[in-house]
Amino acid sequence: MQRRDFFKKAALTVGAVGLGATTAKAGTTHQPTDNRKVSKNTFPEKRPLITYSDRPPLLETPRDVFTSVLTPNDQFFVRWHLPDIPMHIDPNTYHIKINGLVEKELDITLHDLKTNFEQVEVTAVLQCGGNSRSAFSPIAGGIQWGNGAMGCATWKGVRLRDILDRAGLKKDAEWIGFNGSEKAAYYETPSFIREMEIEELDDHVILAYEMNGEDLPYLNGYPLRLVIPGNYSDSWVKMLSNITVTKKYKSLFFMDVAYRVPDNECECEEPEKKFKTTKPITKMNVKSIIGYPTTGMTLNHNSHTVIRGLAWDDGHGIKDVMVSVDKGKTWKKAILDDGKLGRYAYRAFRFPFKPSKYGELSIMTKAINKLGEEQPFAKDIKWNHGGYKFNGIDEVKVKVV
Ligand SMILES: Nc1nc2c(c(=O)[nH]1)N[C@H]1C(S)=C(S)[C@@H](COP(=O)(O)O)O[C@H]1N2
Ligand SMILES: [Mo]
Repeated sequence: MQRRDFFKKAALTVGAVGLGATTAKAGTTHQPTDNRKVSKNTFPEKRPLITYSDRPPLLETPRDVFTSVLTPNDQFFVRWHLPDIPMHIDPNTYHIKINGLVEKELDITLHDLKTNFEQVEVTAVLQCGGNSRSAFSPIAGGIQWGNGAMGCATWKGVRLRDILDRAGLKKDAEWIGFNGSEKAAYYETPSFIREMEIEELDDHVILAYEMNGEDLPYLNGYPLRLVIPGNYSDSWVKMLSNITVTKKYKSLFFMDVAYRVPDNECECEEPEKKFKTTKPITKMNVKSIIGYPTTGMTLNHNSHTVIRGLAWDDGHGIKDVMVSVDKGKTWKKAILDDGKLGRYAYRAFRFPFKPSKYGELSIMTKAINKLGEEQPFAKDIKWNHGGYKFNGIDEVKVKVV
């Protein structure tokens, strides 16, 4: 054994018998930060939101918005990586290029897109892979989101498949790269580019120009963005400038470093022992959020109230939402809405209830999908260095008076 390894092993043994003041701290998880106040400063087309930064804009949706299946555009969260977002986009001259390994390069204007292709709609949840990251302890690198780095909208646009068919893929085409229009403040910072394997493509992937019946808000990617229902939104590239088809996967910062979890079964690791291999985050796991009541509210003793919220997964569909008012000892089924917005949308739930005890009351919700997958307790979620994919059972605390 090498000397270095020996010391490592010795430290571990000491830790195991409980003497180790110097041993590494295990990664733990808990409920994410809740009820941060919205900021008074507003951004164009946005109502006051929880603000982490104004350049680039990083805005979170407050919890009480999550009683409605469609998130209003002006309350939809915002995440940009790079500070230099173009100040002005002219819809008359804007166009998107399709190049690389295609038979015919395309240059498509917004007008072309809206008139020369089949128009389709999909309602889908957009959730950042780092949503709820403030649940991780020690702190996982990145924005310390509460639960509101997400929303759901009806997206309208054109199938990516139809556009690629029009261009014609060459035989050895395997990867598609999507480029955003914004620039880094320093030239060393890479542009925001994501890549996708052509095999992963299905008919639900669209280039969307409309969100809930209106043009995309500027901060949500006007005039055109990628929509990949069921997947975390980190790949839903906004303000698209071009799509490039390649044979080889290009090694790119935003694909190789960010938005990855350990490539092991638990997708977990210890803070001081990074797992060597990683994989990209793609499909969303099952999760729920309570929109009403919110932490800090008071409810009246013995009077009727209706607990309301939303549940979603990657498109397998929600089977049940369970509610507990005794800290998770017993659970009862909530009533689900009809689900008519489709399998990628939020499912709304409600749970009529009469608080029978005075004092502090914990309300928890747990979603279960059609595969039988369910949310674990927050404390049972395993740590990862990026703070991705947190889906702990949700909890709010109110007072009964
Ligand atoms: N061009 C561009 N697209 C982007 C990003 C970005 O920084 N630039 N961030 C991605 C990430 S990490 C997320 S979570 C979503 C956020 O979408 P939203 O701002 O519309 O809520 O956009 C994705 N698309
Ligand atoms: Mo994200």
